[in-house]
Amino acid sequence: MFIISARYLFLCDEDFTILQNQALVFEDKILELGEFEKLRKKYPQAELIKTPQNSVILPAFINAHTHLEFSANSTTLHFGEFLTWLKSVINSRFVLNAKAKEELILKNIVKMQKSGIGTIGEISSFGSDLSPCVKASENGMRVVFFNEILGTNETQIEEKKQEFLKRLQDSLNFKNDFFIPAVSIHSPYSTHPKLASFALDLAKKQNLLVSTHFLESKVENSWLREAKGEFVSWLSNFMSDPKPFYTLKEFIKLFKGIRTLFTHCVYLKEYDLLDKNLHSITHCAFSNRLLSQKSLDLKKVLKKGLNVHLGTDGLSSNISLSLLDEMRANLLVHKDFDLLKLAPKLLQMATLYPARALNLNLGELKKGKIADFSVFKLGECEKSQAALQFILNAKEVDKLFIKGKKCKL
Ligand code: MCF
Ligand code: FE
Repeated sequence: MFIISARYLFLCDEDFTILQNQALVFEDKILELGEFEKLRKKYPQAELIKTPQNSVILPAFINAHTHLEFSANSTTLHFGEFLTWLKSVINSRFVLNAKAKEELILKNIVKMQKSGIGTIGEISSFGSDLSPCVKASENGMRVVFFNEILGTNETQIEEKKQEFLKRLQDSLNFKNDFFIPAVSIHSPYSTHPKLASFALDLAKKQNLLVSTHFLESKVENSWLREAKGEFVSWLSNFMSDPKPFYTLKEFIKLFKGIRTLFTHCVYLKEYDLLDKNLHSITHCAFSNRLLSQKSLDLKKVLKKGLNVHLGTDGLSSNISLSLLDEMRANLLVHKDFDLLKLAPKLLQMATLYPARALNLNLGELKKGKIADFSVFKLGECEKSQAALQFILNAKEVDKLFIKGKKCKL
């Protein structure tokens, strides 16, 4: 049992409560929050953990959307427009994947831990991230491992199913609290309905989380809504007489009753089609700036009562996997928000809301929650400024605790 105190504790609850000069008692779960002296008396056996002056304690961040297999990208992929990017991915994905050796993936995971991330939602396209993700999960990174399925060609359905099934089963062998196998349906334009329903049936039967890329770009939007735009000629390289596999409504309907993270949704207007209890939106602002030609209307999404959280996407469409960098980008993107209101919201979108999306008992400093939290050093600042100043200044954790255990970083 341990006790730790800080200048500020960001609870990351729904009201974004900040406790000042208080303490936290924890084992693998949080036992109590309150005044240091009182807790010291109540738990005399609790070992004291020292923190720097002016430190902040907050829940470990959850980066709900990464693509670690694309970690070797820096200047290879083409940014500015989605189809141009997609073509460059298709040309370079195998080369990039081969370059993203286990060592590089592990290095990026440790970098994320140092930036305060305790959980990732990793989209696995090839399965070459399995081994490093399993290893990282043994060193305190919680990984939700989304096995991706995609394919448009009718003649390759069986082959694709078997290849997906093998990757899924390989990942299921490692299932535990820290490594959570899951399913990713790549997108409505890239995944044949037979493949989508095959993978989603498995997800339903085995109660697996699901993630999907949805309405990310202008070209995808015109394609799905009107069967128009540049996707038509491009998709004719893969199929004769291409037609969208689904209407928007039909695609969303596939995920009925399934806990799903809909990534991007930049061009979604029909928010009411999503299930508020099971569906959430993963918002990747930096990636959208590079590929999507539009930003998510965050105000509208929040007003609709949808659960929305942050993700960085991969280095395939970002320059950093740190949610601190991503939050700073969000401060610049969402200019229609009052800055001092946006900062706490972004911190909730990196903690409480992704925990809800992934159905994990963490993401909040609260009695009974799993003790996944970080300690950061922060300069002297007023409470009313604390959330914003934290986002602007924080870079690396002083300490990171996952399930009550200090991570070696
Ligand atoms: O989220 C971004 C942009 N949207 C779609 N896909 C990806 C992103 N980053 C990496 N990807 C991967 C995706 O998982 O790129 C491939 C898939 O394997 C594109 S489809 C051949
Ligand atoms: Fe992605």
